[in-house]
Amino acid sequence: MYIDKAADYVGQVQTINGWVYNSRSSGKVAFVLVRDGSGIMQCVVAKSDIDESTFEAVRHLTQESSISITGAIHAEERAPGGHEMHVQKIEVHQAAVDYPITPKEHGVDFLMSNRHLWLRSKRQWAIMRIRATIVKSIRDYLDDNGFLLMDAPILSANACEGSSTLFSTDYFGIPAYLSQSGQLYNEATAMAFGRVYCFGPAFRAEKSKTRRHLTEFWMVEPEMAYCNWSQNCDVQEEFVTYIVQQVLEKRKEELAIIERDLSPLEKIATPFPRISYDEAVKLLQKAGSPIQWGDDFGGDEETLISNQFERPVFVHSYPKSFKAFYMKTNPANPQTVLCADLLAPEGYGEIIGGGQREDDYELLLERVHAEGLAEADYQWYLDLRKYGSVPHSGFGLGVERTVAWICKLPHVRETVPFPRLLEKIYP
Ligand code: NSS
Repeated sequence: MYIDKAADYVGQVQTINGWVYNSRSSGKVAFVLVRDGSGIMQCVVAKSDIDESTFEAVRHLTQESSISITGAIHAEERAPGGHEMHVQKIEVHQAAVDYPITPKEHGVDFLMSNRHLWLRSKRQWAIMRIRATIVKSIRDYLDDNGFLLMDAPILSANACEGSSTLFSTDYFGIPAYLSQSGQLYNEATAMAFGRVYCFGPAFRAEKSKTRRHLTEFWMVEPEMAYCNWSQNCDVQEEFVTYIVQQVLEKRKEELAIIERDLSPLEKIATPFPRISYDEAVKLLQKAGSPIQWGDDFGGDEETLISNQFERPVFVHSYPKSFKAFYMKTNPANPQTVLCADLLAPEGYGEIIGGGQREDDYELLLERVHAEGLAEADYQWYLDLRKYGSVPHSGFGLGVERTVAWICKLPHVRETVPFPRLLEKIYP
C-alpha cells in the first residue's frame, strides 16, 4: 500500500515499504513515523500486541532506516494524514547510522551540500510536489489550447540571449553552446505549425549570485504566428492564472506544510495590469529610486514595482539598448521595443520575458550587425523573414522562479532537485 491511498484500506492489514522519518517511545508504546515518498504514516506499536524482541527493535529504529512495516490501517483524526497503522510486524532492510540531517535546525550551506539527503525532508517533499504540479499544469494548458510541443535543440551554434552568458562546448572542432533559449527555433516551428512550445533546460553562465539566478533552469517557451505583443500578454495572463489555480486546487496539503499564505495566490485573476517602461521608471522614482530612463531594472527595481500590485504586472516597451536583438522595434517610439516582462507579486519580480519579434528582414539584419553577431550563423533565422514573414510573438516562463513565487521561497535553490549555481555543481 502507498500511504496516500490509506483511505482505501481502512480496516485491512497492509504493508508499507519506506523509511523511518522519526520515532519516539515510552515503556509500553512506540510511535514510528514512516515515509514512503507518497506521504507520512504514524505507526503505533503497543508492547502488549507484539513480541518482546520486535518491540525492542522498534524502540531502537534509527532515522532513515529502510523498513517494511505491516499492520491494520485505522482512521485517526489526530494522526498526520488522518490514518494510522497498528503494527503487527516489522522488517528492517538497512539500519541507518548517524543520518546527518536531524530534526534540529541546519544551516543552508550544510543542507545544500547534503541536497541528496535533504530532498527527503517534509518541506522539500512539499515543494517538489508543487513543482511537479506546476510543470503538469504548464503542459496541460498548452496541450489543451492548440499549442504543439516542438522540442528545441540543447546544442546550438547561436546565441539567443547575449554572448556573455554562453556555456561553450567543443562540437567536433567548432564551438557549440548549451542553449540559452529555444526561441529562435520556436520561431521556425511556429511558421510551420502556427502555435508551438518548447520545454526544457536552459543554460546561462550567470556570474552573479542572486536569489533568482541559476546556471541551469527550466523554461517553457510558447510561440505564436499572427500574434502581436499585446495578444501575447493575453495568453500569458490566462496561462499563469491557470497554473496558480491548479496548485491551489491540487496541492492543499503541500501548501499547508510550507505554511504558504494562500490569500495572495487566491487574488490571482485576469486581467493583469500593464504598464510601460516609462510609467515604471516614474513609479520607481516616486518611490525614491535613483533610476533614470534608459537604465535596466535589476532585482531591487523589480521588487519595488511588483510590490505595488496584487496581481502579476506586465512592464512593456523597454528601451532597445539593453534588450535582445530579435525584439521588434516599436513603430510609435523606435527607441523602444515591443516586449513585455511579467513581474510576479509579493516582491518576486520577473518570471516571464517575452514580446513581439522583429519580422522585417532589413531591420533584423541591422540588429544582427549592431550586436556584432556573425550574419552567417543567423542566415537560417533571417530566412524566416524572407519566406512568408508574419507578426509573431512568444514568451519564456522560468519554472524555478515560478515555483519560488508560488511557494514563497526566499531563494530559487530550493525549487529544483539539484540546483546548479555559480561555482556549485555538487551534488
Ligand atoms: O531571458 S528571458 O527573459 N527571455 C528569454 O529567454 C526569451 N528567449 C524567451 C522567449 O521569449 N521565448 O528568460 C525568460 C525567463 C525569465 O523571465 C526567468 O523566469 C527565467 O527565464 N530565467 C531564469 N531563471 C533562473 N535562472 C536564470 N539565470 C534565468 N534566466 C532567465
